Amino acid sequence: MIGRIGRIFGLAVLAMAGLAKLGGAMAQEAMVGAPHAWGMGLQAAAGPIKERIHDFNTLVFWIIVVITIFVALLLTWCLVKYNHKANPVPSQNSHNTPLEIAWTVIPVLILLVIAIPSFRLIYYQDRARDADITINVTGRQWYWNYAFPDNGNFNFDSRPVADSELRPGQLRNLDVDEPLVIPVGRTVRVMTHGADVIHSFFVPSLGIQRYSIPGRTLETWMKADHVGTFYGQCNQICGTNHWFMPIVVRAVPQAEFDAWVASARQRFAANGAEAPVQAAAVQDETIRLAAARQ
Ligand SMILES: [Cu+2]
Repeated sequence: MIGRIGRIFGLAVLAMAGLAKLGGAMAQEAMVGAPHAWGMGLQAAAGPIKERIHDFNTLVFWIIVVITIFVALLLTWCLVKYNHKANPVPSQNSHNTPLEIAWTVIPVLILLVIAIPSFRLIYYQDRARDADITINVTGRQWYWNYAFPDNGNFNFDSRPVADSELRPGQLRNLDVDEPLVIPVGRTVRVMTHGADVIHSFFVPSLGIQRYSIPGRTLETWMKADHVGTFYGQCNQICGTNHWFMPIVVRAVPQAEFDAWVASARQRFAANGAEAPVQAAAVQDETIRLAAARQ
């Protein structure tokens, strides 16, 4: 009986591992970071942050598997060995010091094993080290504004493509009129601001998520290891048209990025040097610092 259960469990694990590998390979070919039908698990990684998120997810997943199997076996053992028929006279023991120490210390150790890589990952995502470029991301009701302060300080709005205007290959509710373009292999510092309410800049395949909060500037970063198109959405409920804030990040080679910057500077010159909200955010910060000094 136990042998057969073991074999079935082994086959299930092999099948799961095979499916995971297949999913990874398929996602790699397409290099599109988007949800797909019957997708299981996390989106394929397009950069180093997401790779670490995958590693951490795998670690926690296997810890959960082992704990679940252990508890299930323990329960089964108790049911079989200590039921009324098999064990008519129950034990009167109520304490077992070594056992109590063990079931306190072992869970603490398991939590430590989870906490250490978890905190490392949080700090890894937190700040851009030696960023190559900076992008200001402003969440507005209901669209995104992207500014490139160190590439000519232009900015532009990004809005979803209406269903009636979708071109073949474009994804409904995900594609936008003006994608955010970044150079592949470069560290991109992302500064988020909120113009009105709290939004959240979230692109799963790049492992990036940061709230955009009115009156505050938050930092994070992203890096695409592959040329591709990576999709995301505002994932903080921000009002009626919350769904209206998809995100498209296109990672292109440096030369193509430079050409895009040159054309974008001309196309978006009319938008002014700086989005007004950022000026307001800076002003708020100045007022706050002045108040703190008094
Ligand atoms: Cu939003």
